[in-house]
Amino acid sequence: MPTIRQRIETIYDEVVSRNPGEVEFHQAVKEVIESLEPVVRKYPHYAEQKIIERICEPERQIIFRVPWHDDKGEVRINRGFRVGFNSALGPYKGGLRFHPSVLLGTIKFLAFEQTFKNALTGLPIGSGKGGSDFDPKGRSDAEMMRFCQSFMTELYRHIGEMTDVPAGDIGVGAREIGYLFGQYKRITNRYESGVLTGKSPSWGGALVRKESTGYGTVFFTEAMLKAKKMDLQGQTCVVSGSGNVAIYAIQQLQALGAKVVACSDSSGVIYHKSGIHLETVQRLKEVERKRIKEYASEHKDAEYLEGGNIWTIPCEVALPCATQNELNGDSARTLVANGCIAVAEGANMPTTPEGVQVFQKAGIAFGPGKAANAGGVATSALEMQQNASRDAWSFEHTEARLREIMGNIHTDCYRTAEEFGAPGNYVHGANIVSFRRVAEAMLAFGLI
Ligand code: NDP
Ligand code: 2IT
Repeated sequence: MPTIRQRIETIYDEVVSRNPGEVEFHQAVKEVIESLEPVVRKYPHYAEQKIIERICEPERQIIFRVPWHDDKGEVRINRGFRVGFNSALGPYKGGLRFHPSVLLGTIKFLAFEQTFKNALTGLPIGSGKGGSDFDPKGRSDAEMMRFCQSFMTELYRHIGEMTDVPAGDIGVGAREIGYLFGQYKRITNRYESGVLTGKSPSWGGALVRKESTGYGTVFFTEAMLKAKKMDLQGQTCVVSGSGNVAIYAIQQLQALGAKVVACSDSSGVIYHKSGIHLETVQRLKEVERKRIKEYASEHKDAEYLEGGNIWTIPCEVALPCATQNELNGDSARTLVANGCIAVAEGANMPTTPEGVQVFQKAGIAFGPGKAANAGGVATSALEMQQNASRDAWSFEHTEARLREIMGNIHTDCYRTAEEFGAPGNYVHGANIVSFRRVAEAMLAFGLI
């Protein structure tokens, strides 16, 4: 008889051989199933019913051609994806990413992570993810609209408020959700508000959805610090990225009395020792859609480090909010050496496995993305709730719900880590709580 560890290793080897080349998917699977040994030991029926094997196999994967005309009238072709990973807890739910690096394996890793993240929220949402290798950089509004219309012309038949509910992610914000919703409405002859989230609040979107991922990541950081009898007041923070998640993480950090000294984009880093001026970042990124480099020409005491590594900047709190594998083992060692006390992932899987190990060995509070950035999808579920009841909640009410949800996620992860013999290990805590929630629903449904 193989040991439980050997069985888990075999499952991983099969995932690798059946999904060749999908390295990010392999990485995400490995991190989750490495946490599950004590769970399977305690609850052998999960192994008998092959729940881990089933959870690692997406329910469905859709790949489609997206043809569109650019502003010069030239024909362009991109590839569209939508992966429905697990619908045990609710309709598939997760964002759409438009970025030239997107491959099927990227979408699968994100959808797999979403399974556990969405379960952690405690709300009735399954998991999915989609997107395209389309590059939005430098595209006009008209090109964005034509691309979104073409993308939805295929996607519409696979989604629905009870089936699959996409939202934003990298390269997809309220503007793109607007074009996608418009096309869905036109094709289906239905004003089905709950089919997409991240809508503008002027036509069915939830207040706080825009802010929710960044705010939630900071609420989670605050909870981790509180467990160590510390808080954010006066802490020096570094936030990578300067997109949706980064901007609202910075806003909430500043609201809670922390000092944010750096942010970035894929070209370089802004280091502003006296504190990042958030209004400038918001205008440059949200309104003018420019590069972060421009910040330094408006703030003469700020430095721009072209191609720089943001993690070399000394800080107590580090929030990676850009993209996967942006923080490696060496960067983690630098952060530890510089006195960092907490890291929370606003992005999905931004820390490499080696980086996570470095933080955990150093005893740093480390909040994995599936817990720390769950505020975005949780608020999407609150948007679905408002759409279903044709209601619109106030900012204060929605923000209070978000705070409560993030507090509950923290408590669940913290207590479960203790219960399974890994106190302070939020990675194990998050993986175990969420795995059990999905597993129990799958078992209840028979063989699915
Ligand atoms: P945005 O498109 O708004 O911003 C992305 C930011 O990350 C930009 O500053 C971008 O820089 C940078 N970035 C993207 N790709 C790379 C790369 N390959 N290398 C370096 N920098 C990069 O996206 P979001 O803020 O929405 O998403 C950021 C992260 O948060 C992603 O991991 C996403 O999956 C995750 N997330 C998002 C949620 C949401 O609600 N939006 C919810 C939960 C997680 P540049 O402009 O130069 O490309
Ligand atoms: O990674 C994520 O959780 C998101 N991009 C948000 C998903 C959603 O459905 O709001």
